[in-house]
Amino acid sequence: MSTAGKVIKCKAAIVWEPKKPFSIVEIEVAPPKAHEVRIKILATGICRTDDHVLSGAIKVNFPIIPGHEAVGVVESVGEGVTSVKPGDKVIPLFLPQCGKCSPCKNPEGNLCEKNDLGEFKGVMYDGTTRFSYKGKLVHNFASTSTFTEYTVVHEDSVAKIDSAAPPEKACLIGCGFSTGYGAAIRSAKVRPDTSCAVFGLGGVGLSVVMGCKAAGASRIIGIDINKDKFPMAKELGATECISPLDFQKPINEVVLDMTDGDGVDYSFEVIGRTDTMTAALASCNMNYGTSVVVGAPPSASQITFSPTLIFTGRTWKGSVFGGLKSKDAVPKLVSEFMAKKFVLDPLITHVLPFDQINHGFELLHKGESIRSVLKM
Ligand code: CND
Ligand code: ZN
Ligand code: ZN
Repeated sequence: MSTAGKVIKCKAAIVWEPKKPFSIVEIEVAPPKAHEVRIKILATGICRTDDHVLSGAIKVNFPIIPGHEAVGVVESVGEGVTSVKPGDKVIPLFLPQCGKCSPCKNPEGNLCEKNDLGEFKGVMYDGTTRFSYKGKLVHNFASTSTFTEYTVVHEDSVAKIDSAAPPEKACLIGCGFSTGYGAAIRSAKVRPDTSCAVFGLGGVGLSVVMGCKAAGASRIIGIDINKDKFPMAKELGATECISPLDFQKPINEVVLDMTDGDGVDYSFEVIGRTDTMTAALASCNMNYGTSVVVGAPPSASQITFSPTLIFTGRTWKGSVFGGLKSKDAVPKLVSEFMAKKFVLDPLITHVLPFDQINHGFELLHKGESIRSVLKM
């Protein structure tokens, strides 16, 4: 029996307030309105950004259903939707691509003005959401909300992908892989025979390592305080790995020592801390070096740094979703994955049933996982 046009009751993982675990409850998901798409989620990864919601590091409106890295199937579409139809396999896009705003139209831009990443209002374009619990509104997260059996997104926030793509792997293309890989290939534009330093070797940082390697970097220095991340970083392309905890001096000075005082050509901060953002900046060459901020900064944080760091010529830039135009890039990356141009398996350390979501976050907190993927 078709569910189109009807309210769907399903399981969802809600966070009621910061620093509290998820509770899995039955919610109601309203049908998609015009230009919206209702999606049955098949698999969803756990990204550190979701944990920033739980910890309170990024400010959102509660109650909320986090999750932004998933594969699903279109259940039904609202009026006027043309790019997907029921039955299509899709990836929800935490960074939309409306195609009409200035960043969408600019060839170098990607931060579509329809995004909900700055203020995290947690509502659809009309100011409401399609989620409710006992009649009360539940917010969505980053235009997606994937820790639920069904979600509703705007058509700007969904891309059709190869129907043969395995959900529990391809979901990483919805955030972790694309964010990291794109940061190297597209935001930094890493050139062959160069040196790179990657601060933070989680799912996103390891994807930066893969991007640097694919771009032909000859030296990739992996930096993490958790040495358990080193073997996988080396397998994926890091030529050496260091822990800041093993040195007395600041880690940027260690990187300078390792590069005969030159610093690396490219550095990437993939943790989300202000101190490592400036350390990464100071680790790249003072004149021609480029440093990319990938880690999500805590809301309302500030950085103070010597302007000499950039006066000498360094480039400091940020990268959301790897600088990629989401709706265009995601189907292509899925095709490249299916053509075995890159691997995702090494990033996936755990596949868990959806109702073990709190265990998945515990694994992240303990540093025991790279990516945990929840299967619905
Ligand atoms: P994850 O937590 O898996 O990895 C972070 C790594 O950093 C871990 O291995 C830690 O051990 C390591 N680490 C922590 N503190 C330090 C430190 N002081 N020095 C060195 N290493 C340290 O996170 P993830 O890979 O899922 O995400 C990484 C960041 O990227 C995080 O801030 C997340 O919110 C952000 C992000 C950004 C975007 C984007 O579009 N820019 C998209 N998704 C996630
Ligand atoms: Zn993410
Ligand atoms: Zn746009």
